[in-house]
Amino acid sequence: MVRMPSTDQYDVHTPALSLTIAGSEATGGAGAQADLKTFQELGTFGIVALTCIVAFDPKDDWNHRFVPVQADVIANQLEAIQADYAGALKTTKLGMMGSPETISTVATALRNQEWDHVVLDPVLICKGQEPGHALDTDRALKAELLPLATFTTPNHFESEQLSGITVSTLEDLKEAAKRIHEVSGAAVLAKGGMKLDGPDALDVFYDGETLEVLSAPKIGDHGVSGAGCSLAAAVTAELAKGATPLEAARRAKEFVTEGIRQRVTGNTPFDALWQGGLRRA
Ligand code: PXL
Repeated sequence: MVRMPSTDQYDVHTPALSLTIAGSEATGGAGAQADLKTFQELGTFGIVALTCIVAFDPKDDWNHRFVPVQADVIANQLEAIQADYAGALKTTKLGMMGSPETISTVATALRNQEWDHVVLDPVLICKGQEPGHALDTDRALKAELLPLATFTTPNHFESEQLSGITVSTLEDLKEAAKRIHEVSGAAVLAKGGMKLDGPDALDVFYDGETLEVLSAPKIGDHGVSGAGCSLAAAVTAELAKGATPLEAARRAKEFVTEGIRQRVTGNTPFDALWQGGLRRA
């Protein structure tokens, strides 16, 4: 017989819940690993449904080796999660999907319940995928997931793809954010990051009413792995705790800026973001 502890021997803890539906990136820099660490760091209870497994190839310039998780296995994970936290889980992040079939599976599961916040990191083409396949995936993402998003975090390339305009300046990035809001209805945090000229990493927030430029001095001269994942995960965690979209965007930018400053180095040509940056900022 299993003896259960009496209720005076434990405390029931009810942190905010945050789910990520994302891929594994084995080295721990990006993907679900970055999301979970961010969720924990920001005081939420992190939950993961895995969509794919990415292993960089050290013998081939660290290119992505990509394996999808079978659609029924993705559906099973989401069934377990949604049944376990029915009524309590209201916030999710969507990371790398990788195939049109995965996108349909995830969209179907999302429609099974009401969400307060669906944060879409619109991960478009991923190295290691054939272009034809990647284009289908992009189309499916725009058709099936973007309409479900309440918040989206496109990077420079994704902002161009989703808005249909070329982004060379801050004014272009503002226009792209507005267009993406118009087609999706979502709050948009369009990331200029390292891509726009000048000393600062500039991102644009737009939710249909407020347009705000978030700015921090650029750190180093190339991007850090996991910055995009961690930013969207930090937005998700802050929304789960009750922040407004604008507050969530501001706090996420701060979280990522400190994480980039305190980056983790390995043998890949890109460093990884440290999610503990704000602990000793
Ligand atoms: O940073 C985009 C990204 C998201 N998800 C997974 C990844 C990557 C980039 O490597 O591997 C699983």
